[in-house]
Amino acid sequence: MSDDGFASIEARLGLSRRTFLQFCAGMAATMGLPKSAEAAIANAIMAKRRPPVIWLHFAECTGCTESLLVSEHPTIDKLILEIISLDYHETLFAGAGHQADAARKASMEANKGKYVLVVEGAIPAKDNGIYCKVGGKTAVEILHECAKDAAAVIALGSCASWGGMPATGPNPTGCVGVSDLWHQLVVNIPGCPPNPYNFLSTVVHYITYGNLPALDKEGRPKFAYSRLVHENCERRPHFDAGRFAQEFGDSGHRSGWCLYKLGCKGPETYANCPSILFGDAGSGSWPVGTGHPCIGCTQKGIGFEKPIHALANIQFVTPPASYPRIVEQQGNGVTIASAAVVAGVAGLAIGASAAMASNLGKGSKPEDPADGEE
Ligand code: FSX
Ligand code: SF4
Ligand code: F3S
Repeated sequence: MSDDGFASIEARLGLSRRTFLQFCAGMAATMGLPKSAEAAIANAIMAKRRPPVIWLHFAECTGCTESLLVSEHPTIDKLILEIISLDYHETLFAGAGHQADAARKASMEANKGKYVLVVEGAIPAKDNGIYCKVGGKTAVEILHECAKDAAAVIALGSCASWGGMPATGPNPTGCVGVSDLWHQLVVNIPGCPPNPYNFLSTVVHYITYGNLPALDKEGRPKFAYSRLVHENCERRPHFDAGRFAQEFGDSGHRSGWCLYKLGCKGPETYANCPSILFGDAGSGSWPVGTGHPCIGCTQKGIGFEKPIHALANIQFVTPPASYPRIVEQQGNGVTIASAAVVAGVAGLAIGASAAMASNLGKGSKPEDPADGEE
């Protein structure tokens, strides 16, 4: 790692050498990779191996793109847009119509077999796909046209992963996820919206090793979706102690008690939301942290399917039917018991990601004299 390399990182990413190395360490820890991966990640990013990306939008709200653009610090969007070469993106493109379509085709032709296809949104498949057309072609046709020569296909968000909100019953347009139509490897990064760090980590893995991270049976990267929300929830101490909000706005709800009885699906939803949070906005910046039950947006068959008020199936611990009312301070972190469960690599990853999410972009400007001097 040369000084020239670090100087170019400062110019490109606006990150000092120290912050950049912290970022690489955080990425390695987030993905559960050994310490030696830090240097490999740093070298891959410095080598500017920016994979060309074709980014499609179908039936969705564009929240997936929005969520990576509106973080508190400009770092995440800058990182993503500097680490990939965004050759086609309908929301961010200055061009439109035939001009944009021509740019997509030119990039696909020039980068045959090398580009990454990112799909945002579900695909309306009913009646030969006539309910979603771009430039005269159905979403189904565009998906096949773009996926056939892609090096990797990433379904970003719950809609693209398995239908999400647009596929909610009665689903008049027959919306489905990418893998329902494209029967080769698809990486699903669900969430409505998905956490941009999970997307960024997947891309960083790809440019570092030339392949995709290990996936679970739902096609989700294991580094992000192998723990229940319930395992790391800051309200978990109240769950363990039997303190539940009974209705929105009651004293338990206002005191930060567990939201299980308000329909929280954290006990049956796999995601790292409580560990890495959203928007780099500090503690509490995730659904349960703001007082709303988890709706299970990352879990197939739960989010957008199971009623919001229905109780979650507890996978590991069955709570007793009634509890004494005990007034206690709101919990600020995981319980000792759950912390013990996630100790080891996963525990390190949680700490590193949380620190990374809250620190990236803070005090890291190259002009800050305290930074970049190591
Ligand atoms: Fe879906 Fe993304 Fe939810 Fe919205 O595009 S996952 S509706 S946040 O925007 O696809
Ligand atoms: Fe947190 Fe929900 Fe689990 Fe309660 S039920 S501890 S609010 S994830
Ligand atoms: Fe979704 Fe639940 Fe996380 S609603 S964003 S999986 S806390």
